[in-house]
Amino acid sequence: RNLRDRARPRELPDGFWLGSATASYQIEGAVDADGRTPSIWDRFCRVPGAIAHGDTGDVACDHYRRVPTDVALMHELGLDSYRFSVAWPRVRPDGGAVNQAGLDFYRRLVDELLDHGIHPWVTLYHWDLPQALEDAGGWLNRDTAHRFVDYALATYDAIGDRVPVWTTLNEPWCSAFLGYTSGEHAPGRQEGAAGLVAAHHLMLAHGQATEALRATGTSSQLGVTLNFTVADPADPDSAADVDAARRIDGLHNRLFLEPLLRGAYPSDVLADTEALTFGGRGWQEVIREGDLVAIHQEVDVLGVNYYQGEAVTGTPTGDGGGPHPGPGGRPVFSAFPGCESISTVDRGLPTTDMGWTVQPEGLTRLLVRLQQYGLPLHVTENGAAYDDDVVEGRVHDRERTAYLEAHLGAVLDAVDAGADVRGFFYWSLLDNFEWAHGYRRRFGMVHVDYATQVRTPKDSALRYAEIARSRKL
Ligand code: GBH
Repeated sequence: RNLRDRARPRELPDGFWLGSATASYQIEGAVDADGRTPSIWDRFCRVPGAIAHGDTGDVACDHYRRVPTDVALMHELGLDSYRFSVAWPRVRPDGGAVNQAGLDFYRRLVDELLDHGIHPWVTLYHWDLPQALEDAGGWLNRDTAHRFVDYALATYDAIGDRVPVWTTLNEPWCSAFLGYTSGEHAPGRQEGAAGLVAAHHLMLAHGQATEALRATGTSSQLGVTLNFTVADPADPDSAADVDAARRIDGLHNRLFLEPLLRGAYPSDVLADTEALTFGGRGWQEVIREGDLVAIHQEVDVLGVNYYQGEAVTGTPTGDGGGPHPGPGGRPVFSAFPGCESISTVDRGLPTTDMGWTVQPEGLTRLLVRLQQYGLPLHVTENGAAYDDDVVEGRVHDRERTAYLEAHLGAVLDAVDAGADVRGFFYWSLLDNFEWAHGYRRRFGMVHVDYATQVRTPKDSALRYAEIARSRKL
């Protein structure tokens, strides 16, 4: 776009969805209401040092009891779509029998959204595995994939026909590698190649559930959301850095993209991880005949979560790649098995409160690259944490507003370059429980005062509402 074009407002494509996203454990609270049983996050929050300041999701944004006012707020902000996740331990507590009261909550939420003309977008798994299933081995147990199918079908039976888009998993990379390798997320296991085993079983869960949902004859779209990194070599002339970027891209992005969308693991990732063992055997022994066919289901939409780009180096930096203190103080390990000597390099770009690099152009490149898989794309998460204060009823979050405008612009650049992007969900509607970082990291476009549960739309939300109204950026 030349300088003259840049001065002009840009139109959103026809039919482009503009919404926001949340996840069950991060906002709902009400952890023992109506038959819900503990998830791995309820348990992990009690592990000393796991979560900053010892925060838990017990109350969170109390969304469970505030659906009508929260949906009214979305409507006031002009959002046309809302991405939320369903809590497995509400629907099938302990992974077992169906709990009607849990399903009724999501039925009421969907009613409320549709009454306000807001398209619901469901995520079935945003990390809150029933603790009882973790006790049986969690995602290291192949049987968890079968339990996921039962849970998906029960949820679909209750609200299926009224929800136009169903996605299975949110960010299986996080579930697998932060949950079973680094230990930063629940269940907090730190077992090296176990993350690869978990990744395989998560993808199996996606495939089997997608096949079962498809077999209902559904007219809804089916898909999955992945989180991506855009990893560039710190020094493009260094063979070690180029190789480091390939390996990080392999484990973070292609490990999931290729089996899910093309039915094969990337051969370089298989070669890199061949010697890694789990339970005394090569991890790749968990891949059974027929699994890749089961994983590779037809999907209708790919959800893309993007927050940051990074520059990586393969030249050892001398910190030994060992564990370092996590957000709550408990040590966490590298999330990339076999890549412990790879590190990120500070390029002096601006960062958010998470320390993540602000790199909107990475989102354009990512979307254009993902177009090769031939699917409609939807940005299912993008957003930034900054510390905000309410002053006289206003929150002047200039940095978040700039982040939002730059990344929406980056999406429109990708559309101009031929990417088929159908919508954008800002992460997140509300400030919420930011996993191991607890409540001190605020991603919301709406401020939450946790003492009173008062919601205050930040300036970024007002700007977003204006974009939604005018359909112009
Ligand atoms: C999303 O995860 C989640 O879906 C959402 O629930 C969460 O609240 C939101 O983002 C904000 O965090 O791990 O040090 O290698 C994004 C998680 C962020 C994981 C970037 C990988 C790379 C840095 N991803 N992270 S590191």
